[in-house]
Amino acid sequence: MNVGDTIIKLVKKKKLHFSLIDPDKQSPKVAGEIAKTVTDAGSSAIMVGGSTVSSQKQVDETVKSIKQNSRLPVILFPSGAKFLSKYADAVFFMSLLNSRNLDYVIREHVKGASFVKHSGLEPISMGYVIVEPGMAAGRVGEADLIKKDDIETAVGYALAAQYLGMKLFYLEAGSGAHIPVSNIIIKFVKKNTDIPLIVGGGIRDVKTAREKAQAGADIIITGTALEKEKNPKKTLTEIIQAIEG
Ligand code: 1GP
Repeated sequence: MNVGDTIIKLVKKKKLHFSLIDPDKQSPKVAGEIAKTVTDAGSSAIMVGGSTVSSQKQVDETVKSIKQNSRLPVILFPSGAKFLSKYADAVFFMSLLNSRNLDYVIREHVKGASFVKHSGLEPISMGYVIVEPGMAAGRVGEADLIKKDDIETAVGYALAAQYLGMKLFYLEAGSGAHIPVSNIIIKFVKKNTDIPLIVGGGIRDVKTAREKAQAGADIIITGTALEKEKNPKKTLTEIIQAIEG
């Protein structure tokens, strides 16, 4: 079964955790070591991407090193068509729905679509929306950030993504956000939509991860959670256990 269908099937049974590795933040070798850690901790997939990635080579080398160190599916989380890698298993073919710049809504997709077809990468359609504070993703993606208590707008975007046929919906507060997406927004988006809900940005501890899962997130993403930890594997294992409930 392909990666997208497996995710959709699995979230019907349990909450999942995905790890994000940004190729810009460490060498490919260190990315491979992180991949080993997150695999041992119980993560279900590894996403590769970031707002400041500057070359395809950087992405290729990072993906190759991750694949050598982990059996988990590697899903690209690209900021543009130039950052696709044929070495990954799948790509979140995601539209940044609240961007003011059409490049992030559809134009980069047009540029990258043939590469996806010929590389054999599996595209997984996803609606992507950035909520305050948004951080680098919000700035680079030129997003009209959703206010942290604007339930109506968040639900509107999520329903629009579902009605457009997107398979997943991602609510992002931005990597390193001091405030993650609010529980109330998560709760109402989940209540009003039928596609799996992904939540990420600023989730760094067990309590927050548990809260977001209980509010209705089907998949929790963490990226920087590990960076400052003395025992990253232990912390991540606890976060994943809290998400799974
Ligand atoms: C990826 O924003 C998430 O989209 C990751 O956020 O780095 O804060 O965990 P953190």
